[in-house]
Amino acid sequence: MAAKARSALDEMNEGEFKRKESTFRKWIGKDLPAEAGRYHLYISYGCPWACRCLATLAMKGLEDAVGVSVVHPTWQKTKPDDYNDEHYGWTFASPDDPPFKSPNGHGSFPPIDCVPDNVNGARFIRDLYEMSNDTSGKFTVPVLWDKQTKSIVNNESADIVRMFNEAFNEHAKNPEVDIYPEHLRKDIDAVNEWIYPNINNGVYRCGFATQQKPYEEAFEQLFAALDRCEETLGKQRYLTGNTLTEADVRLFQTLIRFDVVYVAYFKCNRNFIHEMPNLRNYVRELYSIPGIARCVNIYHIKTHYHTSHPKLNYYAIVPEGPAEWWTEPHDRDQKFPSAK
Ligand SMILES: N[C@@H](CCC(=O)N[C@@H](CS)C(=O)NCC(=O)O)C(=O)O
Repeated sequence: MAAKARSALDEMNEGEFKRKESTFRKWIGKDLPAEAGRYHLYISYGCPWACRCLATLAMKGLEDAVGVSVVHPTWQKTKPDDYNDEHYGWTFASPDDPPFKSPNGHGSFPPIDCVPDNVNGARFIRDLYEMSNDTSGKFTVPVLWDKQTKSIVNNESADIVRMFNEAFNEHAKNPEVDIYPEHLRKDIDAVNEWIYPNINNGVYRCGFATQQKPYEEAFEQLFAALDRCEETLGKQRYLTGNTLTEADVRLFQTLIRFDVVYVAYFKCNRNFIHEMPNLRNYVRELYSIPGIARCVNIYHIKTHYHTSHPKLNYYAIVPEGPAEWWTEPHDRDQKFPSAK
């Protein structure tokens, strides 16, 4: 019998959330050629991991080389005809489809800005994993798909960001953009090393904890790391100095979701990001970059988290606030006039 299909809410170890390693790790530029039109990226605008890939794609100007599909923000039953299969996950929709309900039947969430799978005609992200011989999951986004071999190339956002940054320059509108430059690689890797567990994944460790102690530990580590970012960004424009890099693109995805979702939904409530002046202005600056702003969809962000996990939000009520402070002007040019 096939193993039970998993999702993030099953990845618990004594009350602590432990994220599973990604399973598909082929590399375009090494294992496969970087051909235009051959690969397709499947994302959710709700997902911070998927959005760092989309932001890199947009910043490099790869829209004509790599196609993109966008799932509905609300998880649905992925084997609707199989009573015994209890998996809920990412589902495709066309903008003219009727609204979805939450997994336990609450609310009404229209498929605004969804882009169906015009490559495989799949109904669920799970279908793509099963076509690639993974039947037990988890069935995560992002997924980078190879149309030629009809299988998943890679489902690890950290890899996909780097492939988009370096492998497709010949097809990129902005090949000069380099968010992982050779001379900063060591520094970027060092920053990612503490930001990933404590902040990017740290908010999930708070939100998905099922016991008090692991939640408190994650909470403490999260805000200690945010304080460290606040201090660093008071002294320099970006995380590794004067140049915007992958480390910033990765941190931004968590910061833009923080006041909207994580403060309340994941119980990350020591303070809002907009109460930390350097982080507030840093988010505003990154949001003013068109390739980054284009990947921020607040409807999908709010709707995904609040409507997909009935255990955490039974009635799928989506909070109204906060006001969109990140669209306001920033002070980073005046504060760091020599950085670009
Ligand atoms: N290691 C993956 C993690 C991706 C991930 O966890 N994605 C979440 C959405 S934010 C997902 O698709 N979860 C599906 C599930 O839990 O069933 C990456 O960074 O690419």
